[in-house]
Amino acid sequence: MSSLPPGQQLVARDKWPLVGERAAASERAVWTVEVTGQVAQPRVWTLDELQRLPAVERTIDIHCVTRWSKLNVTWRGVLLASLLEHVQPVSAARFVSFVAHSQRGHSSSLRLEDALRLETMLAWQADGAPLAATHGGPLRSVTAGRYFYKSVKWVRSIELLDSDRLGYWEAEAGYHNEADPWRQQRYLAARLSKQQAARLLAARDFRELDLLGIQAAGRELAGLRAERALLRNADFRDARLDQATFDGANLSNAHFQRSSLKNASFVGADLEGANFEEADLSSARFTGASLFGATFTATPDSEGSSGGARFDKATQIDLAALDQLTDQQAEYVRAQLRSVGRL
Ligand SMILES: Nc1nc2c(c(=O)[nH]1)N[C@H]1C(S)=C(S)[C@@H](COP(=O)(O)O)O[C@H]1N2
Ligand SMILES: [Mo]
Repeated sequence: MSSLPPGQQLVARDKWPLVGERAAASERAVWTVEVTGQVAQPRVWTLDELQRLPAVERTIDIHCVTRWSKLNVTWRGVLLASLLEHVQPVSAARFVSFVAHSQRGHSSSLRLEDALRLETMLAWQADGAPLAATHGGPLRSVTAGRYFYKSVKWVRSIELLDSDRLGYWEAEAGYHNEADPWRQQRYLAARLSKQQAARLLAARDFRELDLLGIQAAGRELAGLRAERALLRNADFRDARLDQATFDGANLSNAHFQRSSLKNASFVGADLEGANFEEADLSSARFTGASLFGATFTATPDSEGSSGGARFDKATQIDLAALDQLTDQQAEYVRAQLRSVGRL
């Protein structure tokens, strides 16, 4: 039985957003996967060889940390456990890191016992079709019961480790290393001290800074400069942000409920999973922003807020980007744009 963890929204059945890297580092004539590290018998498999191991099918839900979910995807592949039978992990093996054949050497890790309990698999098919290259084909790891950043696209090596090595997003973006969607383990706590935060808020200049999870709820921040700042999970609820500029900023999962954003600018910003319930978006600009999983009106599990964002005829938002929203959210935004004569 599938169901939706707290704070998640369903994408339409035929939609599967792309997140993170879009392609493997380069073509490989023969796809291989090596299993190394804390094992008695390191080993390399070609994709062909892997596909001759006992295959399994598992129906697994995708939950992205940026709040979209896609339920009941049927994956075909081989269990990590089957590979490990051949390589014989030694007793020091406590973590497993999946490494991608990708430009930035992307990786993500799990506790070995969790990876096995959650039946982590290496999949080459999704819903009966070969896994698309953009989604990690020919081979990606898939772990149920964790945010999808724990499922690595284009896996080329699996390393068993005696101590953990943080993955790309976990080390670079403050993503939570446990990643349990039922406990909403999305981000680490903010790394800023209260004093640092107070100084930045007074100066109203966040440009290019990494301010993961900054607490700015209820603040007077009109005219804030935040171009290209890293503001994942920032809390701007009830804040006054008229004329603020967030162009090119990363605001995934940022909280803007009830904030005043008149004339604010989000050009080219990453707003995946951001929440604008009851925010005033009059004359705000969203051109070129990424909106997957963004919220503009209350969802069934919204906390305390009931209304939707306000738009006016000067609010700039790409109609094509509305396809990135869930049906419920897209309907709401279209109805608002119609009511102000924009559609
Ligand atoms: N190699 C690689 N794997 C990756 C990523 C990435 O950027 N590179 N992003 C992760 C994140 S954050 C998510 S949500 C999923 C997205 O998978 P999809 O693009 O198939 O939806 O892949 C995960 N695995
Ligand atoms: Mo993600």
